[in-house]
Amino acid sequence: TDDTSGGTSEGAGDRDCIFCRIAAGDVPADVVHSDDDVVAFRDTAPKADVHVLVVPRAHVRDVTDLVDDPALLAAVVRTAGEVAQDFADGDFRLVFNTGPGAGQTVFHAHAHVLAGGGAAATGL
Ligand code: DGP
Repeated sequence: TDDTSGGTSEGAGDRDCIFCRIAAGDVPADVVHSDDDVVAFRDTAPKADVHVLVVPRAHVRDVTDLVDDPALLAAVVRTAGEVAQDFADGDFRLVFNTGPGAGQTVFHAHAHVLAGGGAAATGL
């Protein structure tokens, strides 16, 4: 292929990965937090009043890879809490769909932050 991105897993490097492209600013998103390590933006199909995805800038497939970088995992979780404080009452659910059988559709690790109205009514 023409993939010269030097990407990590399974060729899903920057240009082929929608969340890498959002993190790079190449694809528009409703970004609510951005720093050197993580980006947070609103889900396009919200399941609660506040439904934000927190993603590491680094391309890793899912949360089971993210645990290899505990500081980065902590940054994702810390940001989730900050989003819940900033946009709801501070209470939140954190969901990592992991693998296609569990409903993962974007293979760049992401935490769903569900907060505010409807957050507790999405099942689970
Ligand atoms: P999952 O099923 O856990 O892989 O969730 C992927 C989520 O990503 C899904 O809720 C919809 C959201 N999503 C997919 N493409 C885009 C996009 O281009 N922009 C935004 N903001 N969200 C997206």
